Amino acid sequence: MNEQTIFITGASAGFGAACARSFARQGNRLILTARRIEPLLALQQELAGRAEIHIIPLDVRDREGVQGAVAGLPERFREVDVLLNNAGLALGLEGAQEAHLDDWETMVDTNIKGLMYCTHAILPGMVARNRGHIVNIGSTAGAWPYPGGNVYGGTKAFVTQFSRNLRCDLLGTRVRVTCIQPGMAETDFSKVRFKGDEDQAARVYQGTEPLTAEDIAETVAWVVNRPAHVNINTLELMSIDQTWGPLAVHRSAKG
Ligand code: NDP
Ligand code: 8X3
Repeated sequence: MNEQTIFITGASAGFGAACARSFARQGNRLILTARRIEPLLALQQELAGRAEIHIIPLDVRDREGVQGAVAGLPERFREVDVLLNNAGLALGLEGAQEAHLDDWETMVDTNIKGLMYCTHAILPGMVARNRGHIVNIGSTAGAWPYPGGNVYGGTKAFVTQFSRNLRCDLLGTRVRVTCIQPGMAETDFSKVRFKGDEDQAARVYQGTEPLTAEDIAETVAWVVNRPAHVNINTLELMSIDQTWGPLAVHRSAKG
């Protein structure tokens, strides 16, 4: 796979940055977006000479901002072949009865609406060119519930079902759609979830060998590099140290 134009949201850290490095190694043309410009500039400098890179400071929650960024792409970056909808976050792990409504709204605005805005801005061009690939980063949290997963898991369930529904709408085109559903992976994810509490974040991974951002980048590269007639619909992966739990049962003290 050479010289595809790849648009990555959330490229300033974690999975997005690892995907940028992996796609750059393969000689692609990259559009790297995130809210923080400094890490994007550092990545651009790091990858200079390997790939042509265009960076855009972009908050995916900003509907007009997303539309403007896509409409304003320079000529050489205009025909996006791969959209990696990766930007996202979890905020908090409280039970629903204690959670903060602002956190819920931020997750919905980012993980659902941001992904919608980017897809809506880029998909018509893919259909017009009759080629393209939308890769959405879902999560095991979208399929398997856990205490405190409430709205975060709900947003990722949206990502899974939206991806499937896109496949239905795109039947008859050569535009592919994939939803990748990782389990626990060590990135800045937990630091963000616990609002900067590094000890609490570290405890999530303590004593385990979690997935890494590079594991996800290899997986993304694999789905994108399948022959053009092969569509990987959903792909769930976990660390060997993670699996499902049994259904929970509450027993009263009375017996
Ligand atoms: P990181 O916190 O390391 O990276 C998240 C990225 O998303 C950053 O680049 C951040 O950039 C960007 N981002 C967050 N909010 C916005 C916004 N409003 N607009 C634009 N960019 C934004 O986490 P991960 O790499 O782990 O997470 C990437 C994706 O993977 C997320 O969708 C997450 O839900 C999902 N995921 C993570 C798992 C994990 O265990 N780590 C497992 C399964 C899925 P910036 O702050 O500069 O805007
Ligand atoms: C991130 C994985 O299990 O922390 O989506 O929700 S988990």
